[in-house]
Amino acid sequence: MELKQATFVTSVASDKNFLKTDKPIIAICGKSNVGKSSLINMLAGQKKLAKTSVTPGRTRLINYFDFGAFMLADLPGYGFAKVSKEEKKKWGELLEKFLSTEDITLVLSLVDIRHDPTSDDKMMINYLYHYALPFTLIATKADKLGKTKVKPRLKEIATDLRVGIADITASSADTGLGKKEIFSIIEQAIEAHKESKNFKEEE
Ligand SMILES: Nc1nc2c(ncn2[C@@H]2O[C@H](COP(=O)(O)OP(=O)(O)O)[C@@H](O)[C@H]2O)c(=O)[nH]1
Ligand SMILES: [Mg+2]
Repeated sequence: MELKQATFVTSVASDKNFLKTDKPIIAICGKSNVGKSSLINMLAGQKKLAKTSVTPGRTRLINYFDFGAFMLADLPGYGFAKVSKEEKKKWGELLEKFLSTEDITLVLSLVDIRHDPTSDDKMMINYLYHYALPFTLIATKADKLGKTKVKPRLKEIATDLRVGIADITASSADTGLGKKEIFSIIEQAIEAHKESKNFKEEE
């Protein structure tokens, strides 16, 4: 997989502006503050490509980043208590439009390794199953746990969200843990997506 220095492409607030691209789309979702922006920076090897925030939940936009071999879409974080019902509705609609209309190669679904998945996390996973989207779980902030605690926590979270242990990867934006694995998962998903497209064209 050929990567280039990742660049920010655009932010969109409405489905009318979803990016038209020939590149495979990898989406990142997860609740506010779970570490989406930090993961993007870690993958890009840049400190300030995606804005990380101390005040969570402020982004109601989809941010696109070009990694060369694929386009990464940073989806707005969910589960932020201090937003109005109206805003939550708008967020849900934007997300649903994105997941149902875009040709998504893989969703990286982020959960904090220290916490049990919330009902919002479970709803998100159900969405992904509903739209039959390929996804993998990333358990973030693994540096905050002792090394021996990581594997057992991965198992607990995987069981809770009903995925296999192969479908969850620990990551740390601080130490770079998980970077190689995540690129490898993305690469495999791009291959699988290409193959399924070819298959459909032959039918
Ligand atoms: N220790 C540690 N902190 C992290 C990690 N990832 C994110 N954070 C912190 O968590 C907070 C929220 O991160 P951010 O990337 O903005 O989350 P987002 O809202 O999902 O985009 C920031 O203070 C980050 O520094 C990680 O892997 N390890
Ligand atoms: Mg963010």
